[in-house]
Amino acid sequence: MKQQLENLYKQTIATIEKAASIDELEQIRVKVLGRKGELTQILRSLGTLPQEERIETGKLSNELKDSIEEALEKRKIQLTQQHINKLIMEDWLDVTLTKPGLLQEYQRGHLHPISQIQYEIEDIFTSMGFEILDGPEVETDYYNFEALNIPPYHPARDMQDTFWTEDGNLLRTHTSAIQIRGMERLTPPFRVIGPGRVFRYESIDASHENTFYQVEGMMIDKDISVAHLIYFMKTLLKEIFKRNITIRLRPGYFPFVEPGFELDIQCLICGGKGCSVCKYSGWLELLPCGLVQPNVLRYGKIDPDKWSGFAFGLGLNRLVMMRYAINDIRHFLSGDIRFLYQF
Ligand code: FA5
Repeated sequence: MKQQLENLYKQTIATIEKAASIDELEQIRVKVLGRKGELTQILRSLGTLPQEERIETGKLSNELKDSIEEALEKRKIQLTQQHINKLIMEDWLDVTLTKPGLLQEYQRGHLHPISQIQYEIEDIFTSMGFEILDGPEVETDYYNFEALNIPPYHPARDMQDTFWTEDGNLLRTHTSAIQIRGMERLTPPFRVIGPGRVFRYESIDASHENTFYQVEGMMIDKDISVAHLIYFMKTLLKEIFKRNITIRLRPGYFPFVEPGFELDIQCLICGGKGCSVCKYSGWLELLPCGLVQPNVLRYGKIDPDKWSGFAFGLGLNRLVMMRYAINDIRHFLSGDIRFLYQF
């Protein structure tokens, strides 16, 4: 029986080493170690042997069984590794490959038109001594509303329909939230701009998105007046459009400025005749602004008896639309590469 066991062992090890798949290994395991397997049968017949031989053969059988199991496991690991290597070789992905048509048409990527104009605006304002600030997109009620003189239940909250989070915070509805964070951090006099993405729960049309971009601006100094505000707004528009454009300034209500204005630009899509972008009015709201309300200065820990300032909130998407005569705001987030490659 000892000889029979050793033969079975040698034969099994040889077939394990030659096995070419995990399935084959499993067949070998069942054939030798399964319930009706060859080694199992031998182990079952041990009872017929005389006691001394039984103990010795039993010990040997168990050792050979352990060794076969070990060989099966080792080969299984080898085969799995080979399989993985084969998959890697066959299914590898060349991330540098481009669809042939695309490669010829669109040789290189570039910045999104909104980012391009944002960086231009940053350059214009930094050259006039402004610092660039950032703020979080998920804001607290305090920074987005309360510290901007919009207390709970104030009707002005309806002007900006809000996406609320379950824990009572919100997606900022305007970059004005950055103003308060800036005032808390800086000591007057200062000039800052805060570009960023904002969100509003509103219906989308040719000139309204629920996700769009603004640039906030604020200057705090001694004796700031509407004349300073108009000077900076005119400089900005002259630099951006590099041509004569028609603007109008009219009173506008925002609880965080007093007086407040709406700076509208004559629609460059239709030349003021009226179209879907300007809602057939010939004008587009672009740049609301005003002198900072004293309460807001107090929220920002600035003494309104010593300091005054102006603030503005520029709609970046609409500015890009006017500059390039884009007739629908929905193109920006459409992900359509044919649109993006025009800039
Ligand atoms: C505000 O968001 C104020 N925080 C701006 C401000 C700042 C006023 C500082 C005074 C002082 P308004 O809701 O009007 O204001 O938005 C500002 C600009 O963002 C608009 O003129 C417009 O250009 C753009 N805008 C507003 N809503 C949308 C929208 N749904 N889609 C695209 N652009 C929008």
